[in-house]
Amino acid sequence: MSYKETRTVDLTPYSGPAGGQGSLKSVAEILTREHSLLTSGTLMMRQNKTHGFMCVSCAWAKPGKPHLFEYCENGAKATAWELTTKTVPDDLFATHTVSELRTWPDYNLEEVGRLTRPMRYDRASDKYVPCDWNEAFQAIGAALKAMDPEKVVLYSSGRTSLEASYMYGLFGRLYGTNNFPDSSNMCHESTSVALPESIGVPVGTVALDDFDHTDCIFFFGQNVGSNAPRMLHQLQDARSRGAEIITFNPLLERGLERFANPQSPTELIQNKGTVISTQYHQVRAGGDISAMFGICKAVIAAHDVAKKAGTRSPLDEAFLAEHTSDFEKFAKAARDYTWEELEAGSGLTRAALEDAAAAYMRSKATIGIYGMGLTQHRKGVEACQMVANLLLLRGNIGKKGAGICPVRGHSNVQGQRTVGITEKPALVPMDKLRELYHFEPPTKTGLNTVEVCEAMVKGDVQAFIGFGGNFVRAVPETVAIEDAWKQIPLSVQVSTKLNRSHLIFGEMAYMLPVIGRLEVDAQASGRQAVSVEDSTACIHGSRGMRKPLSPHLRSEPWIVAELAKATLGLNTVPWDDWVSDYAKVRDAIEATYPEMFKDFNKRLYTPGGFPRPIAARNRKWNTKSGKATFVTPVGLDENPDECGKNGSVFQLMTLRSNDQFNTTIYGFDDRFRGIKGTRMVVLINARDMARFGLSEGQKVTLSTFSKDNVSREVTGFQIHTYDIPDGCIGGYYPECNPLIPLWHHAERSKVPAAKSVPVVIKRADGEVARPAA
Ligand SMILES: Nc1nc2c(c(=O)[nH]1)N[C@H]1C(S)=C(S)[C@@H](COP(=O)(O)OP(=O)(O)OC[C@H]3O[C@@H](n4cnc5c(=O)[nH]c(N)nc54)[C@H](O)[C@@H]3O)O[C@H]1N2
Ligand SMILES: Nc1nc2c(c(=O)[nH]1)N[C@H]1C(S)=C(S)[C@@H](COP(=O)(O)OP(=O)(O)OC[C@H]3O[C@@H](n4cnc5c(=O)[nH]c(N)nc54)[C@H](O)[C@@H]3O)O[C@H]1N2
Ligand SMILES: [Mo]
Repeated sequence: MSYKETRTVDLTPYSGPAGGQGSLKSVAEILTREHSLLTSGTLMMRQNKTHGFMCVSCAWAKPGKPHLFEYCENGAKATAWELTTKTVPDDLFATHTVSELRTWPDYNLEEVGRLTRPMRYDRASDKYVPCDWNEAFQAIGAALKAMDPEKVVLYSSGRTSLEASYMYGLFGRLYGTNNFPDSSNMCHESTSVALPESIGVPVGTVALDDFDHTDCIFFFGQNVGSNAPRMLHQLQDARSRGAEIITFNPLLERGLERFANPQSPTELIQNKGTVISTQYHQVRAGGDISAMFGICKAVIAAHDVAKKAGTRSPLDEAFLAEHTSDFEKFAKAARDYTWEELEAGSGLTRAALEDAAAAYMRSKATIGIYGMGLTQHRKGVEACQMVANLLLLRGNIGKKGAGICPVRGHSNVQGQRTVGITEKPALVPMDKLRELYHFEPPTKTGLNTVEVCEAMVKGDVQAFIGFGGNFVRAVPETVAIEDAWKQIPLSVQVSTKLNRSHLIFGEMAYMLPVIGRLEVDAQASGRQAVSVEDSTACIHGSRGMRKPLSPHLRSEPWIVAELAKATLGLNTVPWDDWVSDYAKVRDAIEATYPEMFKDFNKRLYTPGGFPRPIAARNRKWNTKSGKATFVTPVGLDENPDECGKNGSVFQLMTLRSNDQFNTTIYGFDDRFRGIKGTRMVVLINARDMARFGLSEGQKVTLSTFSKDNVSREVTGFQIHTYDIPDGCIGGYYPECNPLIPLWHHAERSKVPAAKSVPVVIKRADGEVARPAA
């Protein structure tokens, strides 16, 4: 089997809205390509509905009163991708060595279809060969028994259900490690570090019905049209009630500009849609802290004027007095920064920031939404805390129609953390685990994603077990990490589809294929349900609908149980009982987290999900001071050390297209950005192109600018004119990941700073493009 390249490149700007006719066409294409049985329509009707299945794409909330079709273009693509009828052809691994498969692009690896049987790497032939499940677990268990648990890594990508995650976390602690890095270490870990200090909870406070009562939404660094499209319904509704939406994003993202509901016949015919953002500020990459300081400065200045005049202050003074601490320190910093500093830092004018402040001061209830544009920076934690500061000024936390809303990525990434997938022992109720399962849980802090990579480079990792994900492709510094990975004694990938992480390992490697969430999971007591937590902390039951593609597929809970039995031998956990009936795992989750999961099984199918308690929603602040705390960021500079004032350096943002789910590339079109047939583009504005003597379509190499003397380059890009701020360029993730130094991460959360990588552009002759004098 081989693949053929038939793409043509087209870079004509896109003129339609997000959603609309283009959306329907794009879904139809993938359904056809995946030979997906979804066209029957009935299956899609069950997506994100009570008693149906919860989408495997993003984590956006699922309403209690859903639309007839409660799914979006990208949810449909994700469903089609998982429910494809294509399976890995029997002869694929027989006829291709692993070394050959390593030369395949990501797209072509996943495109072969669903994995259908457990496979083991055979060193003699350099091939994967089928093995049976028992053989796999015996070998993996024996290897793990002989290893130091502190050198074993148990990764999760955020799709695994609450049930499987709880079991996986328990298995790891029984085995003796807290090494539970997960995808949120590359994603919203900045939130998880920031918000507990600010408001005493690690998650957002906004509930879906807050969107019915808000009159102002601030949107920072989240590309809703591609990455959480169902939220466009809430935004469109809020707009139709006259709410203002104020967006900060270096790129003009189509979903944030205009949206046509593909499920509304009139909007479809007109293909025009609602204007989403009432103000759009093209902040420079990493400029949000400055921008938010500017808005706060304007609000505080208005307060100072009001105080002098004896008129009403725009601050919620009663709230500030009763509920917050450290306001004065923050206000002083906001007063002290000059407008020149804030304009330079944000790339926006004082007038623009004052407009945003004016809208904020008009609002009675404001929501602050954000995504990777804030979290994936050196100052990612501080940027998240600035959103909290902004909201606190006017009492916008713990009030109807208001709150903070980090938009999570994977469909259960937030939930995994809730039930114990974390490297931080303090976040797990270890006492409960000790009491329920009679063992001494490990107390040493485990490794997060960046630390796993560091340990791997040092040769300190003996085994990597991945529950989902494509670790080597998602992490920074791809080249060095892949090299280091080739030394690892044991690699086990539990997954649905073949990806590059299955092909990079040292001694022993296993691929264990799973039943996806959309498939029927039958165990001894009958068909099982699993559960997930959405971005608004609501928990939903989910039942798969399609018969699994192969009789060899197994469920994630079953795989954890077998892994645990083979590794730990007899112990105090009723693994088989749990697997026979997942309701018993939910009982165990409830026993471990009695408040959060009260009556878990009874409430499993609550329409809209059941909310777990979030103290800050009720203005209870579990912070050090017992109050909501203004945390004042130190400094405005995003890349203080390595960037300097070198005039040739650009800030590279690594972006997702509308045709991918993380490392899964559905196709090579990014419709909303008008890019067709290629992902190897460098988006740069016409001013910088002229200044640097570059031209449309020119072939270039990107090279990281750093003082560590390591060469990091990716070649084969073409220059493409795009409306993006001066000094900023855009490229795609994961193609650009080799450019991100491992140490280039949010200082306090270790989230790789993928949205501000200092790079230079090299021409074909190897010369660095420099600005004309
Ligand atoms: N279809 C689809 N859905 C997805 C995913 C997917 O790959 N495909 N991935 C899922 C996952 S795991 C996640 S975490 C989320 C990711 O969803 P997002 O949070 O939307 O992440 P990105 O697409 O990486 O880009 C974020 C946005 O930030 C902007 N941006 C970049 N730098 C800055 C900056 O410095 N400041 C500001 N204000 N904006 C900036 C970019 O222009 C872009 O619009 O989506 C989830 N949903
Ligand atoms: N440069 C740059 N790097 C980034 C980012 C960025 O914006 N820029 N974003 C970061 C973010 S936010 C994230 S979350 C990470 C994502 O990192 P990961 O979560 O590690 O990667 P994914 O691409 O989501 O993983 C896809 C694979 O998961 C497997 N899979 C799919 N469904 C299932 C399932 O139901 N069960 C199991 N067991 N396996 C399944 C399939 O085999 C598929 O190939 O990447 C990060 N890396
Ligand atoms: Mo993510």
